[in-house]
Amino acid sequence: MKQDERRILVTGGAGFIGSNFVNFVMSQRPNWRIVNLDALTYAGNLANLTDVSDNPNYEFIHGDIRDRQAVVKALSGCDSVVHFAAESHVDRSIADASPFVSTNVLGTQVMLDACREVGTIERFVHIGTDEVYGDLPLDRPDLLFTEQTPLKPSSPYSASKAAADLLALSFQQTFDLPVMVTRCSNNFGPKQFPEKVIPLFVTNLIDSLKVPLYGDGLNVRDWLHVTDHCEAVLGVLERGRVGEVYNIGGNNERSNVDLTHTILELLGCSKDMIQPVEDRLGHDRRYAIDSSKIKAELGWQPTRSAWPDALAETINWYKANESWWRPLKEKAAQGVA
Ligand code: NAD
Ligand code: TDX
Repeated sequence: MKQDERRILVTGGAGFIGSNFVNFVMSQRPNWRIVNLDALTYAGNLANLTDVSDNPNYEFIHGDIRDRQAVVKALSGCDSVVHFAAESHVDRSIADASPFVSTNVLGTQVMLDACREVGTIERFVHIGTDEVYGDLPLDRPDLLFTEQTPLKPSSPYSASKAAADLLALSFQQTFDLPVMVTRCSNNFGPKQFPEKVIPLFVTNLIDSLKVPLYGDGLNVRDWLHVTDHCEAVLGVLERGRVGEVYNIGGNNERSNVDLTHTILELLGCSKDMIQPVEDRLGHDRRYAIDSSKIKAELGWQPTRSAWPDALAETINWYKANESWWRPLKEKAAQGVA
């Protein structure tokens, strides 16, 4: 396969990270062809792809990763797969685990089996999450997740993602399918569905609504700009070693209460806008990623995640793109009781 002739099947390319990835790759690798297979669930949005929709190297297929025939058809002529499609919101998985098991576990199995069937796939990047490692205690800032950390997922979402990672790696071991797995920390940036904490809080505050902070607000997340994530995934696709897992993080740990204060400050709002609410069930305390492997092997570095400037830029995107998020707010409110 020549680098400049690559043809990739991207799954979930109408979602937050998938659409940023499609746009990023089409700008960085203009000769590549991208087929985007997406079921357009509540989280999928073709408005995320208007910049590429007329590009002759881009094709959208409306289909479900659990539909083997549709996947086999979409794979026709492809040499690579980047598998983003998933149910992605922890709170929804607590309300109802079944779509998570169905799409994340069974859907991934269908993807893997379909790739075996077509026999043309030379690279398969499975997009995982740092949440598969469970959580770290707040009083041990020295501890980080490495690729060797045992999997200990806490939520139905992260359990389904752990199952998918293991299935993907088993297909490499058993059938020589050329699988690589990435495990990334929390992403932020444009086009994130307004059920996730940053776009939810920013869009609430634009509408003068309070922001629901779970529990004591001391839970810590490691924030990475979505384009830094996309660059890491492209690196793994092109140069990652088959059978390997790559952790991807921003080295940018923030407690939820600190994150909230920064958002309030950047939007000129007072701390009275915080509404403390009941904690999430099983709420992971802290995620923190050791990215030294991908840095050493692939020379990747986050360059767009500097805090608080990158957060301010993201907030400005939501301020400037109200027509993008306003129709989604109602859908977000319907998601979790
Ligand atoms: P998202 O919810 O914004 O998008 C998911 C996309 O997948 C949507 O376009 C949806 O329509 C599509 N999809 C869902 N079920 C499908 C199915 N059965 N068949 C075909 N398409 C389907 O998710 P996201 O935040 O962009 O996350 C993308 C991937 O990255 C997921 O695998 C997620 O686990 C992983 N991830 C996300 C983050 C984060 O911070 N958002 C961090 C690490 C890893
Ligand atoms: O209303 C809220 N209030 C609140 O305090 C919401 C929605 C969240 N939170 C807290 C919970 C978390 O500690 O903010 C933190 C971030 O929450 P989410 O945005 O829901 O993200 P998280 O649960 O950390 O998971 C995200 O990162 C890892 C993505 O949704 C996953 O898909 C990814 O794998």
